[in-house]
Amino acid sequence: MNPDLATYLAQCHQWMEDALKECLVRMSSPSPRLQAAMFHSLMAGGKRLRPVLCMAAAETILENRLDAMEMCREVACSLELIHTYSLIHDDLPAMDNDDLRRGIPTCHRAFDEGTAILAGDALLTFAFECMASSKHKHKNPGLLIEIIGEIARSAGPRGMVAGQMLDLASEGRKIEREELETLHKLKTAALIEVSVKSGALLAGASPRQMQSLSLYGSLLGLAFQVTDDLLDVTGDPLEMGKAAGSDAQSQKATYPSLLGLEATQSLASELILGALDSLKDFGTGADSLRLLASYVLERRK
Ligand code: GRG
Repeated sequence: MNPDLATYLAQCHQWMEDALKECLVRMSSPSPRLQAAMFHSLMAGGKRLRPVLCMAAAETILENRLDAMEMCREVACSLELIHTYSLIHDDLPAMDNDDLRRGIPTCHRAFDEGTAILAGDALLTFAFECMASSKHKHKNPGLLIEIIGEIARSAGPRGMVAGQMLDLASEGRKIEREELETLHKLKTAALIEVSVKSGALLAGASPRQMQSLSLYGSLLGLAFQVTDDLLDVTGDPLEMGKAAGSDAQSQKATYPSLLGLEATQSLASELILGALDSLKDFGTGADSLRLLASYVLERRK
């Protein structure tokens, strides 16, 4: 891995782990079991890509990493809370029925199905409480409401949840490339795109800057799904076993199954080149976003 990227990811990762722990400790549910289940999935590792993208987008505008991290703290944590809820629910027997996530037993395996459903619900709703609680930090509360609305739209019935529904409805049926793309734009790319947009909005990006950064987020989001499909074929054998072993996964259309391996690799590169091109009007402030684009293309997990 490029040493700049490794240093950058390590710095962000440590910062996010501390911020997430603090966030959960502040929450303290009257049900220790619920809190333990939330903690189990949230603190099980994970790349923290969505919060890091949020902070990197703010850094692009502010041209200062520490200020960007502090400004985005609650929104970045909330993006990871929402992402973790989606993984817990995606792993349930009614969906992908997976036994392992982030290298440890899935929430419903470590606890039970009911607890896992509630832990997902709790992470989702707590994300919105966490964002709302940061209103004192922002000079413009209207902007925070706009960001909360954008995140809700991207995660909900016109975003990630819709993508998951289309995914469920496509199981065992042959689908065309266009349908696969719509599904992945909603299921995976929408939350990634809004992670970039929310960091940029928090930092006061202009409409023109927003246009470029939204394009970056949507291209990167789709590239992330394409590389995820590639990793299911070429990646870690343990992960491949998991993907092939899960009931639902084996019936799903993927980019390699529709386009073949080489064309899928070219598609991932094209999307990442497009994402990099959308940053052309930014100076060195956007270097973290550039590093993250190369990371999505080269990642091994
Ligand atoms: C249940 C409403 C609902 C939505 C689920 C995100 C999702 C929608 C399902 C996950 C299925 C999946 C494996 C999609 C491929 C892309 C993806 C989102 C991978 C997991 O995200 P990473 O790689 O995971 O960022 P970590 O663990 O690193 O955070």
